[in-house]
Amino acid sequence: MSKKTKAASAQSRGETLHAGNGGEIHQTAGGDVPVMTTQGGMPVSDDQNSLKAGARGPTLLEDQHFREKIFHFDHERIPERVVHARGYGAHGVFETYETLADITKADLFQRAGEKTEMFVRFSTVAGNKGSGDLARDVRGFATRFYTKEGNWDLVGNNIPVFFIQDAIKFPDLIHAAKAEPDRGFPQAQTAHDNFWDFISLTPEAMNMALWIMSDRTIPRSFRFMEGFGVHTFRMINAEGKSTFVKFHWKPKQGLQSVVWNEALKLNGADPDFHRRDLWDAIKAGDYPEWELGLQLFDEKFAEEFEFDVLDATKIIPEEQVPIRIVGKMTLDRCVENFFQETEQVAFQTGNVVPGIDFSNDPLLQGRNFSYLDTQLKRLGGPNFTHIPVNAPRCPVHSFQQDGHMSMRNPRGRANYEPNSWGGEKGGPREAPEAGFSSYPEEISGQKARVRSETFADHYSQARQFYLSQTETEQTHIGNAFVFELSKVETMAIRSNVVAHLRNVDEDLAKTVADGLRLQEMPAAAKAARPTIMDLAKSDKLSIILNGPDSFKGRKIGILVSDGVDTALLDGLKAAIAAEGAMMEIVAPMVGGVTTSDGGFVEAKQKIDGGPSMLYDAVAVLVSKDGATLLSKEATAKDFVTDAFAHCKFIAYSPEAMTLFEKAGIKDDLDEGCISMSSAKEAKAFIAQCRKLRHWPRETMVDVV
Ligand code: HDD
Repeated sequence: MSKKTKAASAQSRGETLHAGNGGEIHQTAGGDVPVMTTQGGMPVSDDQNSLKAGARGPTLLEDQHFREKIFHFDHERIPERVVHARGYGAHGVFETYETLADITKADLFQRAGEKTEMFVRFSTVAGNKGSGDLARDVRGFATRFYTKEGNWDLVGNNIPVFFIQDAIKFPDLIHAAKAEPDRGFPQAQTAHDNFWDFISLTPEAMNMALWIMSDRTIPRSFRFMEGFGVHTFRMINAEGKSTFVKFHWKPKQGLQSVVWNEALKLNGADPDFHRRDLWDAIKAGDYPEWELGLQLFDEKFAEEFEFDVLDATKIIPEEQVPIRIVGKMTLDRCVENFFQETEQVAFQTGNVVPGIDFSNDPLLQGRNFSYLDTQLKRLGGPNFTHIPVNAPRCPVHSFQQDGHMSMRNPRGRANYEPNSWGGEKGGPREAPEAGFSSYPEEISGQKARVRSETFADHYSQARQFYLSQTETEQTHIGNAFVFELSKVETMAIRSNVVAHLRNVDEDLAKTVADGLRLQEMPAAAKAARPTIMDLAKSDKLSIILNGPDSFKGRKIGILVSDGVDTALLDGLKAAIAAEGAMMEIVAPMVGGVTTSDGGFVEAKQKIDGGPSMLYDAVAVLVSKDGATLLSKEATAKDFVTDAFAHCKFIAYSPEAMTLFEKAGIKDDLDEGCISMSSAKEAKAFIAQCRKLRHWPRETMVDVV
């Protein structure tokens, strides 16, 4: 068939032709290079010069290519998300481990081994699209399953509780957290008056306040954090039986966070640290994996539990309702175009599938309105579900039509129902049995603006969370409160926060009050319910207790100089590879260094572009002359002092001592600093690194 006839026949079938997008290309610009065209498909002859009346004359209005190019550029931006503006997405696949037919009729959970395509977007909450990845902030953990029965969006966070109990407070929370409206700063941080003012006047936020002051808000990588659906949902089986469920994502890579001083510096060293990490890992074939876990419980448990399961400021400890692992998500494909996929993906909590249903959690109920509404603003019309990343992978039939950018209008004559056209001509019809139906829960009560009495305990779980942390993590929480409140200018707000902390844990309140040098300890805040003092600790709430058992997927920065010992370097490289870890060579110049045996090693980073914050552990393999040279270089001294201050494991050639001495850490070296005089010691170093950080050092380096 000639190209012309093919085009005509495609058009007669009502299909759209995308010349230059994999469809018909009428010409090439040489070899396989497609010719540049206007949006209308007209080949462009000159993209360097606008059309002018004379070489020095005015530009002509008839230059369609010029006008279209500028017009399109002028309209490139869409509104950024009002929250979670900064994010990063990837494609993946979910594999069901076992049938859950007894619990849910959701198709994706019926068959062991079933694979479901997925898209995931991780994000920070408060910062603008261009803010740094290492903001102290909750991370969004939004997941989409493209199931055979439509898209199921589980739009969660990396923290299992939330700030507020009722969606009506969401605009206040977000206004308070984001930049203050008069001055337009601070960007991407909660360390300011408005945020802590709101929190101190919102006792229900206290559990979340403890979580956000923990290291959960400074994850080392998206790959090393948990995800949570937060709310209680329902699962409904084929018999119509309902089971309550809370969703958890458990990273196979184990949990890991950075330390605060490191986060502050990372934001400068590499504001894209998290997105780059995900991109690099997937491109390297080291696909991150999370297992999906369910906490399943019935009405009886819900009634007997100390807290209301509809209250999103509460968890159900895993010790009370163990997690059943039911499948695994693997992220194995980066996006091909950031805007088209990551920016235009439009998650909606309202996207559920038959067999999964909402609970009456007032936060979830409000979200179901907000997500649909916000996409209209962001994507400009009601047809955002036609964008490939949003389009279900199953057939879609409805009588919804037209609107901006419609790509999928109903075919044929019938665009309404009931109609009497019959059969295929009549278009789609409902499926009363197979279609989604809401769980027929009995509801009664007075119409009123109320908060249930069962939501009134605001401190007990905050205390439980705090006491479940290791001592190191408790110190980090105390330090984080002191840091944030030190940025709050209004004394009364500082003091009001401490007043709440007294209801959580007196020691924590004292630590924070002392850290702020409060002149007077405030009275404890008035509590609607007294704190339950003896809730059982839960090890699962700690990051350090849930770390990995290997150094796989982590990265070592190796600082080298000319004359680096080849055997040492090769030994270390081999040990890193055997562990499945990654490495980068950092050198005085990015071209590389000569090695002791006359060879040459290329570097990935020049020393000032590769500070030690970028790595989970470091090695300093320098020659005698190299150490002398680097001990005069501020960035090399920073490399070792920062690694030391951030409690990282450090391997070093004996010659590095000159650099350590000049950097001021020579006399403080501890068991976390491992001298490597032969390649054999590399394995022992990597084995140490599995602990991720040498925490005992922290009491030496963080004393104020
Ligand atoms: Fe939300 C985005 C998570 C409460 C209103 N939210 C958004 C995203 C995540 C969450 C991960 C980013 C999605 C993406 O990557 O595109 N939000 C949560 C969680 C909440 C929560 C876990 C509490 C449990 N959110 C919440 C409430 C409301 C919203 C109570 C409003 C009543 N959230 C939105 C929104 C956003 C959003 C305004 C902005 C962009 C978007 O929806 O797509 O509709």
